[in-house]
Amino acid sequence: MGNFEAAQANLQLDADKYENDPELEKIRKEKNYSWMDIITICRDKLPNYEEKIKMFYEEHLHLDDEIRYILDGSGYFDVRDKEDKWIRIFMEKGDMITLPAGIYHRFTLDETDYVKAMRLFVGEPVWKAYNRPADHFEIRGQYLQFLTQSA
Ligand code: KMT
Ligand code: NI
Repeated sequence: MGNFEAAQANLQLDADKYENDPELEKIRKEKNYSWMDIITICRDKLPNYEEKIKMFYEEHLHLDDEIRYILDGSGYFDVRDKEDKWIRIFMEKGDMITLPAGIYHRFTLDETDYVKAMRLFVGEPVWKAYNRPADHFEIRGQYLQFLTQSA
């Protein structure tokens, strides 16, 4: 993971058995990820593909953690590091990532133009994205403080 301390250690699971995986169940229980759905992002399957792809790639933050488990395909999450430089994280089948609330990030597909991902959430999902600049939120301050402490 290099200098990306920001994300909780990325996890690896066996995506072939996501429908019945005790390891996944354990994580969901421990982290209270009570809600989940599965999103397929590719030109032919996702309604309003162009619009959504564009939104995913706008630099933004959320007030809650963004948790994604890649079931198939691949893509990139870009996150800002301490120096505000982009760090590109390649995510493929079996990878799970937690982007902490308040981190600036964006997502894009790669040249294969296909990803299938499980979206996990603590309680009812809130999809609202705040495009940068969104520095006035308390969670942003908390995240920056966390970064300073982990330096
Ligand atoms: C998001 O919020 O950026 C998405 O759900 C798209 C990425 S899921 C691999
Ligand atoms: Ni996001």
